Amino acid sequence: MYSNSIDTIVAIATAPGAGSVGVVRLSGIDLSGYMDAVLGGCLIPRRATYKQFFDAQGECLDTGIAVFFPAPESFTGESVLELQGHGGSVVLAQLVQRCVDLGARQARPGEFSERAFLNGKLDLAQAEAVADLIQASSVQAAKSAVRSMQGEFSRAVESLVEKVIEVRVFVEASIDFPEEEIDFLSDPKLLGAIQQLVVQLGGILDKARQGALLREGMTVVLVGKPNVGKSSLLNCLVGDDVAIVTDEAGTTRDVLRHMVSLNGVPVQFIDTAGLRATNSVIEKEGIRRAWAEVEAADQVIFMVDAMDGEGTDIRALWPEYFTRCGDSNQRVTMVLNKIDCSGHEPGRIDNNLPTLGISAKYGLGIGELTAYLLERMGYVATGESVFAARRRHVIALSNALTQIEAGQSQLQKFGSGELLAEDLRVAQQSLSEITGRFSSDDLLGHIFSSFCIGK
Ligand SMILES: Nc1nc2c(ncn2[C@@H]2O[C@H](COP(=O)(O)OP(=O)(O)OP(=O)(O)O)[C@@H](O)[C@H]2O)c(=O)[nH]1
Ligand SMILES: [Mg+2]
Repeated sequence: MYSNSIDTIVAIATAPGAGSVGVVRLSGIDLSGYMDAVLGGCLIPRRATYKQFFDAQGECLDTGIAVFFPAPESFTGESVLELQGHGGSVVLAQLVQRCVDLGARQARPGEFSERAFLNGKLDLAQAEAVADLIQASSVQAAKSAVRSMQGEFSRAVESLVEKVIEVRVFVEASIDFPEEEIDFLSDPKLLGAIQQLVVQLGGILDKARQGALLREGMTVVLVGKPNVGKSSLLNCLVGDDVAIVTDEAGTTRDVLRHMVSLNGVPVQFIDTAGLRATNSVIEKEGIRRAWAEVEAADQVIFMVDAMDGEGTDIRALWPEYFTRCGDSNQRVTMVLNKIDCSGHEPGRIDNNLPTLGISAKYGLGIGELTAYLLERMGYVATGESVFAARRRHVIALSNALTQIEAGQSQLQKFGSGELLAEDLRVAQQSLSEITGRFSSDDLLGHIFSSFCIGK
C-alpha cells in the first residue's frame, strides 16, 4: 500500500499563528501510551474532557479539552486523539514535540486525509473536496466543495461507472458468443444505452467544468501597443489605482497581477508592458515578460486604440501572436478602447472575430467584457448544482466522453464490438480515477501533498 500507516502521526491542525484555541491531532493504531503520558490516563471515547497536558517531567504544558475517537469511528479510520489547547505557536509546538518524543512522527501535508482515503472513509474526490473547502475563495466555491465532500460528485461518477459496466457486460457478451453477435450489436437498446451515457456524462462534465472554474479561476493577460489603455483597464477592473497610468508611451514595464472575483470566479488580470520595437533594455525585458504571460494565460486581451482606425482584423493587426502561439483564435479577444472618443458602441462589435468596445477611463462596456470572458471560459450562471471539481476531474471526464463517443461511432460505422469494448474499458478506467479506484501511487502522492498539514 502507498503509505506506511503503521506510524502514529501528529500535527497541529489549526492555522499557524496565534489564536484562542489550537488543536494538535494524533492518528495511529494504538494511542493509549500517548494518553497515559500526556493526559495521565485513557479517555472515555468521544467525550470532551478538560485535562492538563503534561510534559516528560510531569509539569503542565497547557490545559484544554481532549477528545479520543477510537478506531474505526474517526476521520482517518484509525484511533485519533485531539488535544485542544491554547493557540500559541510555542505551546502547540511543545505539545507536538512531546508526542514526537513519545514515538509519533510529524505528519506530511494531507496525511490525515490520505489515511482516511486508504481506510475507505472518503474517496479521492471527497478528500480533495475537503482541501477545496478549506481553500475556497468564494461562497459559491465553498458550497460546491461541501456538496462534493458529502459525496454528490462521487455518486454521480459512480452511477456513470455502473452504466458503463452494464453496457460493457452487454458488449463483452456479444464478443464471447460470436454466433449471436449480429443480434446483440444491432440491438437498438445498445445504441440507446450508449447515447444515454454520452448525455449523462456530458451533463456531469459541464457541472465539473463550472466547479473547476470556481476553484481554479482563470488568468487573463492584457496586451497591446503602448498607451492603448491596458493599465487603465486593470485599474478599472480592480476598482483601484493599482497601476500607473500616464499619457507617456511605455509607462508599464513590470508585469502586474491582480485578482478580481467575477461572479465568484477568481480571475487574475495581468497588465504588461506595451509591445513595440525599443532600444531600452528595461522595456525590452518588460516586453519579453509580456510575451511569456501571453503564452501562459487562459485568455488574451489584445487592446487597440479605437481611434487608430486600423480596422478590426486581429490577424492583420497582430500577426506575431499567430506565429508564436499557433493559429487558433480560441484564446485571443480584441478590445477597442477609448470608444468615448471614437463613438463605437460599448460591447460586442464583431461576433465572428470576437471584438468588444470599451472605455477603460469612463467604465463603458466593462460589464459586457467580463460577462464575455466568463462565457469564454465556459461559465454559466447555474448557481447551485455545481461540483467542486478539479482540472484532473474535468480531464478524466472529457477523456471518458471522447472514448465513449469513439466507441459509439465504431459501432455505428463498422458494427465493431471489439473496438467498442476496448473504448468502454478505457472510459471506465478514466472515470474510476476520479474516485481513486484506479489511481496510481504517484497520483495519490501528488494530490495529498498539496493539502495543508494537519488535514
Ligand atoms: N479618452 C480615453 N483615454 C483613455 C482611456 N483609457 C486610457 N486612456 C488614456 O490613455 C493614456 C494611456 O493609458 P494607460 O492605461 O497608461 O495605457 P497603457 O496601455 O497601460 O500604456 P503603456 O503602459 O505605456 O503600455 C492615459 O492618458 C489614459 O488616461 C479611455 O477609455 N478613453
Ligand atoms: Mg501601462
